[in-house]
Amino acid sequence: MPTAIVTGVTGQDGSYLADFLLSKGYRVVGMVRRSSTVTFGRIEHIQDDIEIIQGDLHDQSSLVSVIEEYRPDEVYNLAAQSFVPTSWKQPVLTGEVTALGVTRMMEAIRLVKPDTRFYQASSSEMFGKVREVPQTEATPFYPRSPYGVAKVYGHWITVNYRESYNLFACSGILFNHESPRRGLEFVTRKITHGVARIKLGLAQELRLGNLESQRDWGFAGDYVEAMWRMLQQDAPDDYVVSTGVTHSVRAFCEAAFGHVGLNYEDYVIQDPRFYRPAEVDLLVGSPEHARKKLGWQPKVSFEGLVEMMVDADLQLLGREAI
Ligand code: NAP
Ligand code: F7E
Repeated sequence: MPTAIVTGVTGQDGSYLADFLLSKGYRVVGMVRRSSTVTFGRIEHIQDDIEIIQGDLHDQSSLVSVIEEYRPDEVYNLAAQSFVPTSWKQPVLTGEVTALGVTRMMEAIRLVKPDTRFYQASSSEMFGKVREVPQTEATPFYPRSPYGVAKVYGHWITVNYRESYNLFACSGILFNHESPRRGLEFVTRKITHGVARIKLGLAQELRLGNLESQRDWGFAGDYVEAMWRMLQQDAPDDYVVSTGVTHSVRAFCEAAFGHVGLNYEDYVIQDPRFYRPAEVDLLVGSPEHARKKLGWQPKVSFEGLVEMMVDADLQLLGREAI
């Protein structure tokens, strides 16, 4: 039974990846940071099937201890300060966790068990002010937020440790992926939760920022499989993971409100409070390399994703109302 350590197991992707690895017969060890309240909402259903260990990407010795104790075959580094607007409010923390945290984890692997296979959660935010359309593994980076800058560091340190120490280290450049487990502050979930609240009579309006930005949105459950496939190859490499299709925030609103028979124009208010100091206007990735080398392709369409998320929020809020 192979052992996998997942950092960020309490997050959206960590929870789907843990589900996936359990289905493959892995021993799954989830690394969580200490907090005064329990943050296990997304992994409640598998809490008895995985092992939880405390560790923090700020703390080098905690990472060394985790690798020493579990001697993993694979490490998936999903933990990060992942919300782009917060990265302008907390740029130093974002750099510490999202950038230097990668080095700390790779150092722990290099020192303790260098044959561990390593996955780094890189991001399409690295492309920022895009240099070409669609974006590929060869597209130059031009990040537009402290978060994007931190992810560029995480990407290059992964490549550097692979080339310097011959580690099996892969960087997955994942485009936006969403699900009913997405955090409420991200725009897709904010919209689907808002739609459900309005439909159930719990709210009258939804305040959003820039409706024109375009994203290549996929389903998180599909994307975690690509992470795993990267670590099953003969040699490490970097991969763009995306659908190849882009939609605006406005189009997401139209689809989500439309799914419950409402017109988004009657409810959505544009509020400058949610504008960003620098925006990423357009993202669309080419998943060709992942398709050819990993045999991976997304299963859930944009329309399927929107409907899945709206239906889940209707069910959640309906249940809460009982
Ligand atoms: P998420 O839901 O925000 O989860 C982030 C996870 O990181 C949480 O489990 C969080 O723990 C943990 N964490 C934060 N700071 C930590 C620290 N100092 N030490 C240890 N753990 C810490 O993010 P996600 O959407 O699942 O994304 C997973 C990864 O993929 C992130 O690295 C993100 O930047 C990257 N990514 C995401 C997307 C996307 O569209 N979702 C696209 C590209 C890349 P708590 O529960 O305690 O907060
Ligand atoms: O914003 C616009 C906003 O916060 C998407 C993270 O997982 O994906 C995510 O980063 C777009 C932006 O995601 C609101 O201006 C409009 O253009 O959902 P988001 P993100 O910034 O793309 C990447 C790949 C990651 O790696 C990150 O970790 O939507 N937008 N109105 C809004 N965004 C938010 N959050 N809230 C609004 O009200």
